[in-house]
Amino acid sequence: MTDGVMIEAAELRMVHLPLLTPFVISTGTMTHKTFPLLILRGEGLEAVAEGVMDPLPDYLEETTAGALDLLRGAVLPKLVGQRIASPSDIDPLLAPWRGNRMAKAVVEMAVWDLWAKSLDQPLHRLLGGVRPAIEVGVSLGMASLDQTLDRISASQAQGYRRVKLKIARGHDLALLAGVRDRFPDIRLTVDANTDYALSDLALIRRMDAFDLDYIEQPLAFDDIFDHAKLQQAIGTAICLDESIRSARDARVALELGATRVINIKVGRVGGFAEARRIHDVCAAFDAPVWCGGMLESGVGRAHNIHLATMPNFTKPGDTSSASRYFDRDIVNEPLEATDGLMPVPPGPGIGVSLDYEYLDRVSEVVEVWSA
Ligand code: OSB
Ligand code: MG
Repeated sequence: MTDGVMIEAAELRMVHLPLLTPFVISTGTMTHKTFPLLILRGEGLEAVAEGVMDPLPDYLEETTAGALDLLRGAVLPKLVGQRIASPSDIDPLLAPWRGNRMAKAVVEMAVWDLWAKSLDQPLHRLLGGVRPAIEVGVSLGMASLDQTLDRISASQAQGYRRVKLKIARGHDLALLAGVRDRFPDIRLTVDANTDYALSDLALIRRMDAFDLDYIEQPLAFDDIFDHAKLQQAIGTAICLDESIRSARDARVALELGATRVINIKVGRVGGFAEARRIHDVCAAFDAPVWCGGMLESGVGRAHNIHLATMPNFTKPGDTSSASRYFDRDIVNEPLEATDGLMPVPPGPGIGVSLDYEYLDRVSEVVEVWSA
């Protein structure tokens, strides 16, 4: 095994999965999950990863079209035929290209899955994971107060460990007051997906009254400095999501006091290597992390679960049951939480396999490369 695993073929697909319920956040409404899926094959093994970029750049700058361009034009033709002794072997292939961390993550994550399978090891073991199941909560899209209360009741009945409410200007204080009135004791957080500005300070400060575990990404996606000013002026912890793409971003944000918690999404930051570096920087600053999500299919969900087994993932993450989002998933193994605990799928690599019968109905093959 020391000589690694040969990547004999790569298959790139675009997948289009309907969501059971439209997901509303401050930047827009999602009714479908559209994403690139990369399948790597070699030595009888099959590895897979999905991209978290959207068709249009409404969360961060990357798009599915841009990812396809980079992967087809520069990365995948060179990846196929390579032998992987360790996931960092692909660094020279990705390093020349600026940004595009979501596109790079697709390749990096599939390579980790292939490498783990070649060693016949579950991914969490190679990442240094410490738990057999991860604590999870729900992320609730924006809806009326009544609908939100119903969704919270359902999540409490299912044992989810915290509730994250999407908020935006004009959909914040009254909602929070209504929720706290009915659920005074639940672990509650909010996510503004960048909707506020420093000029909203007085309003944001009023959120201190609701005993929130943290306020996620209140200000601009590309700003850390103003988050530091905001954090100084409010009692509630800030948690950065969009603003953290790298371990350097994490170090700067923590040194500046711009954040006390970080949401790590392996698909946002360029893959497992960077996700682990961010995890370690946060641990050095005594800042807890948790694993975010992007409404992934079972493929990305499985990657996220393995990541969240690492020691400093001490707050409940967003990887709730796949059945909350999809009528049917593209993997064979159900990824379902019980009592707010999502078990790590057993088996080598990420521990899930593609359901090709359904995948063929909801995807098209973009291109295939063979050595
Ligand atoms: O900011 O965490 C976010 C979904 C789409 C885009 C951005 C975000 C989210 C979520 C969903 O909060 C989390 C999940 O996958 O359940
Ligand atoms: Mg977020």
